[in-house]
Amino acid sequence: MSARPPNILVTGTPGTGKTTTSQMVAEQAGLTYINVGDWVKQHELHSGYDEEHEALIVDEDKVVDALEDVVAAGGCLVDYHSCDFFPERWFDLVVVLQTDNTVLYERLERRGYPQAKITENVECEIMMVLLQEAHDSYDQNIVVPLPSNNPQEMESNVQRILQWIAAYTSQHGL
Ligand code: DAT
Repeated sequence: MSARPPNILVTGTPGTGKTTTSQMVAEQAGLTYINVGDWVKQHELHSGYDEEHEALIVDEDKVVDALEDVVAAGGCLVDYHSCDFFPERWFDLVVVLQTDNTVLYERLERRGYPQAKITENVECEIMMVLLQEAHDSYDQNIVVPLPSNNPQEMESNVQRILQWIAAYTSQHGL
């Protein structure tokens, strides 16, 4: 099988900087940016609304079916706050963004999240739920946790991912 351009998953608790970081990388590397949350809304890949969590109930099988052909072609940067239901073969690099709880708290407050949702997400971050999920779902060698507390760290994360893409591309003769 000939090599395809790499697929990258950027995951982490809401507010850790997935969207901002992913869009910068995708634009600079010429990757297709896929915000799974937006796909769920646009393509109605859900089975209703969860009032308690104020979020759509995502139909994970539908998400995988809808994305399969796009991701199989390679060159995608996928942004989502969960990672255990994507096929393992999709991704060549899994980045887990991490933010200190006080910083994350303020970001989610600024976003206007209700108190219960802020607490739930900050606890999720403290317990490193996404890092554990990534370790449970993917080869350890491709899972990279990166701190995302300030603009300097974000810029350094963007550069690091771009360097990884350049190395992958040259190793695979792309
Ligand atoms: P996510 O997609 O993980 O929910 P986001 O990219 O929408 O996160 O970022 C949430 C807010 O926090 C947004 O206003 C940008 C800001 N932010 C994210 N990461 C940051 C960082 N490393 N430094 C400074 N601000 C950051």
